[in-house]
Order: sequence, then C-alpha cells, then structure tokens
Amino acid sequence: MMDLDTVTTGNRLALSRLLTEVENDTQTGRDALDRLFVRAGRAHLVGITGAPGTGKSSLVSCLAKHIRSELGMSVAVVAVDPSSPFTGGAILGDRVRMRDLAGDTGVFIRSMASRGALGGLARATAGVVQVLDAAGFDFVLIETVGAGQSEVDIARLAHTTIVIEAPGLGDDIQAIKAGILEIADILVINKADLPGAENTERALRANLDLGYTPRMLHNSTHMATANDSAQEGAQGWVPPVLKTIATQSVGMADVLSSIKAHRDYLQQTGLWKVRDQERLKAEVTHLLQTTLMQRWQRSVSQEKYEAILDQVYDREISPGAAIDILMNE
Ligand SMILES: Nc1nc2c(ncn2[C@@H]2O[C@H](COP(=O)(O)OP(=O)(O)OP(=O)(O)O)[C@@H](O)[C@H]2O)c(=O)[nH]1
Ligand SMILES: [Mg+2]
Repeated sequence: MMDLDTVTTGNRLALSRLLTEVENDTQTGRDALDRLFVRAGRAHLVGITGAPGTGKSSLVSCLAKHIRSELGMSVAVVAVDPSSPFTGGAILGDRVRMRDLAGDTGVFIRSMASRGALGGLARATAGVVQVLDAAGFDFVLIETVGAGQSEVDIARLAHTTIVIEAPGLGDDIQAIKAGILEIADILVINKADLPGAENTERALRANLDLGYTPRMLHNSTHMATANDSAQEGAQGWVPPVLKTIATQSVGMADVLSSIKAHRDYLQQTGLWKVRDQERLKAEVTHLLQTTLMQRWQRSVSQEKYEAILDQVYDREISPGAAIDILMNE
C-alpha cells in the first residue's frame, strides 16, 4: 500500500509515482484513487482547449505564473496530448515553455500522452486530476487539443472551460468547425498581436449572438433535465470574449478575473454542485458499464458468443433474441 499522506503533503516524487500508477490503471493506482476520493473535490478544475498551435501551453504557463504571483495559490497543470502516442515533440516543447515554472513548489506539471483508446485517455486524465485535487492544489489547469469528442469528454471534467482561438489559422474559426464552442465558458483570442485578431473577435461574437446555449453539451448529455438548462440560461452566464498575448503576459488579469467570476457564478447558482454531480454520475455509469461488460465476458465463452453471432448473421435469430440467450447464460 502506498503512503498517501506523503502525496498530500507535497512530496513531488511520491506524487509523480502515484500519477504513473493511476495513468497505467494499475491495482495500486485504483486503490489509491479509492482512498483519495474523499479528499478530492476542493480544487477549481479549469479546462483549456483549442486548435493546435493556438497558444494553449503558452497561456497555461502564463496563467499559472499569474495565479502564483497574484493569488499565491497552488496550481497543477495537466497537458493532455491525444495526438502523440509517445511523449513526443509537443510535450518537449511544453517543457521548454513551462520551464520558468520549474523550481516553484506551488506548481506541478504533468504531461500525458495517449494510451490506447481516447476513452482510456479521458479516464486516465480524470484519475490524474482527482489525485492532484486530493493532493491539495487550488487550481488544476487541464490543457487539451481541441479536436472533437475527446475534448468534450475531458472538458466535462472541468468546472470552467476556456476555449482558445487565434487569428491566422484559416478563414473559419477553428472552434466552430470543431464544435467546441458550445463548451466554452470563457473565450480567449490569443495572439492578439497578430493581424486578423479583430476579424476573429467579430466572428466569435457573431456566433455568440446567434444565441447558442452555453454548456449545451453539459446539460444535454447526462440526465440533465430541462430545468438545468433553463436555470443556466435564465441566470445567464454569457461567455466573455477576451484577448491575450500569452508570449508577452498580456491579458492574464482579465482571464483570471473571468475564471473567478465564473466560479462565483457557478457557486451562487448551485451549478458548481450540478457539474460535480454530472461528472460523478458519468463516472459511476461508465464504471458500471465496464464492470458489467467484464463480468459478462467472463461468464460467456468467446466460442459461444461467436456461435450466436453466426446465427444472427444467418438471420436465424434476431439481435434481440441473441441478447436474451446471452444474458440468460
Ligand atoms: N505572436 C504570438 N505567438 C504566440 C502567442 N502565444 C503563443 N505563441 C506562439 O505560438 C506557438 C504555439 O504555442 P503553444 O503554446 O505551443 O500552442 P499550443 O496550443 O499549446 O500548441 P499544441 O499543444 O501543439 O496544440 C509557439 O511558437 C508560441 O511561441 C501570442 O500571444 N502571440
Ligand atoms: Mg500545447
């Protein structure tokens, strides 16, 4: 058994080792997650997503520095890179960008590369975030590349999701193309020093004015009742559109004050709890599905399963009838 107290009192080596166990989904990792669960639930989880190269890592590192200097609160950073199967170039680049943070014990940085299926990555990320939360970090910043469902899954972890856009990535707004605008609580146009930033801002605002429902995905994907969306809409959190130059530390105060305003909003409306509950429910549901599946797989042999599939292929029995047979084994 791992001594979890060392983890929660700031032993960075112990923390790194535990995160590896959790990432690899070992028994030690699972046991630790079970025991740490009661200590988690305090951190403000902030997701940062956007198209490749928009400046997510630069902004995360700059924001972390700003949180340290302005609030003196502790920050953990989780950089998720679903595209690279190994710890490749992107993460090496991040190390360089985040170098100025090294040596500050109030900051902890963890890079995660894809392990197997994206669903696995989302789960591993959830575990890693939970450990960092339990370890006592005030903020956990989660960086993901905006490319679709995996980001949505990972964004669902966060209380506050920041979508980053940058000018000069083509004619369209990348976030709109990738469908990740719906998950934005805060919109940031980074690289505001580059030409085209105004156009990007105009396009983003036009899309916001079209009246999409913020956090639609959060409210519709899990159990949320019409009430939740009505509540969220009525109380009206309108995602602010901010401009930053991450490489020059410009605009960080606005980003941080929006993060704080969003936290206040979530807490005052009770949505903080709703989002936590949505996330936990999704986690329990997912675990239930995999556990039942594993249990079922142990009870029915592969040959038997394939024999029944053959009957379906030959249209001797329907898929529904196949399930009846398989479940009654
Ligand atoms: N001009 C300008 N360049 C920036 C700004 N922010 C970041 N960059 C540069 O943009 C490039 C990409 O920055 P990253 O922070 O690695 O972007 P990212 O979104 O994390 O990239 P991926 O993780 O690979 O998707 C780097 O060369 C940065 O120096 C900015 O505000 N202005
Ligand atoms: Mg990055």
